[in-house]
Amino acid sequence: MKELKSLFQEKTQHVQKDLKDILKNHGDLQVDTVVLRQVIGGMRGIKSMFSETSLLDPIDGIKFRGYSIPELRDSLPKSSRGDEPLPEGLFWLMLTGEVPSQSQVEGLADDWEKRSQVPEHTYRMIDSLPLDTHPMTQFSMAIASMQTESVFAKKYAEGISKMKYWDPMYEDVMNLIARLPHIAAYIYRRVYHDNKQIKADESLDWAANFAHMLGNNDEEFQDLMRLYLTIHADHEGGNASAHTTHLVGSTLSDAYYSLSAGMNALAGPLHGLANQEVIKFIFAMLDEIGTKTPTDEQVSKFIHKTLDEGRVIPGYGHAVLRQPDPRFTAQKKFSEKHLKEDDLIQVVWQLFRLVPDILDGLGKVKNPWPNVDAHSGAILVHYGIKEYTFYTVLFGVSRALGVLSNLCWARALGLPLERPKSVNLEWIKNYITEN
Ligand code: FAM
Repeated sequence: MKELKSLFQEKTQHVQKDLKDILKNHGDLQVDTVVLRQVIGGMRGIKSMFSETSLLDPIDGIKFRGYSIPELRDSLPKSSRGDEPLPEGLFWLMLTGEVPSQSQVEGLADDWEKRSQVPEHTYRMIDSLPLDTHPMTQFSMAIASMQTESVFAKKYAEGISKMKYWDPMYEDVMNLIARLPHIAAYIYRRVYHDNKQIKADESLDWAANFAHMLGNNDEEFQDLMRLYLTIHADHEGGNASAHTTHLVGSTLSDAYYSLSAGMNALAGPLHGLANQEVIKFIFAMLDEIGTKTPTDEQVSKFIHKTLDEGRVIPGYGHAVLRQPDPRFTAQKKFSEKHLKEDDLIQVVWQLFRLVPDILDGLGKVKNPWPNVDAHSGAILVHYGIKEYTFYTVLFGVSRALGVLSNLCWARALGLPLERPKSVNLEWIKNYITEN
């Protein structure tokens, strides 16, 4: 796949020159102001990072190199066996800014297939963990265990020039992405299917082979996996998993350390773990109400009860979005085409009708609309992936495409060690007095 590597190198050289000119002529131009509420409240919305792969607009949602999710679904190459975009094409787009051809995407899938050999010690490490170890713990540890394979770490130890950091980082990223479905499927089959492992099918694309190794050869499910692994891939640079991966990488930790750290962030209930929390919430609600087809009144009552107990409604709200998440809408469109008779899907749509008004009525929720996690679990249950403690691993396999393409860019541009400043209460009180 020399074509992708050389195209990536060429693109980064143009941006590197642009950034150099910008820093020289406009380096002191103020782009934002920071208020105490942001210092204490999670740095919300402070423009303070650089990322080319995607940009998030509160109203329009995510755009990958300028393409919305509907535009991606129209523009990216597809499998001959389905209607959804190939995630390999999204990775090519995020890395180069160009939509690849069908043959370029097929070449990338072949390259990943050749790189997909997971070291034996990684499987032995996974086997050493208790079966009830959370799949995200197993996934994050498995990624870190492959650090022994890092080309970047080896080259750095040999004294590589910083102008060439991008090259071994690209190699690590390609190897890591190629191996993630194999690790994820190994964990899934070990924990939920008596360790009955399924060999890879080299004739399938990256997403379809992942579905196959999970144990599902349904062509409709394989197409769902292409959509799933595309829409979860990136959400600009400031979300917790992207920012963590970037921050760790800024210390010149290699892709294995950086992605493992990013997955630990994704494992949080307010971030990627929400996708399991949503289906847990729905199952608990149906169990308590005692039916698979509850009335609106029964659902509203359960939502109010949850809120009165001081708990959040998982799958709703977002730190940036202020409209229904286009990633939710894309899943709803897929379900309207394939799954509209499914009772659980109907409950997801019932929640979409009822939750926003209830959250809006609280008078404090900035975004009462569904996010990406509100729909994903019900679709996975339909296709037999009912083990929701595994769902965030699926999210992680996808998110790796975005955070790792960002890591390649960060090293190619020579983005420095991140080092924001913290202040203490005494400083804040003095600052208030002086201002
Ligand atoms: N249910 C109940 N309360 C909610 C809520 C929800 N879905 N979303 C926000 N709020 C509350 C929030 O807890 C806060 O209450 P307090 O002032 O009492 O602390 C208030 O509304 C203001 O919060 P906000 O400014 O509107 O939201 P934040 O930017 O602070 O938080 C989320 C954003 C995503 C953490 C929040 O919406 C939430 O907890 N959602 C449920 C968990 C979830 O779905 N997370 C997944 C997010 C997804 F995009 C992802 O990363 N996978």
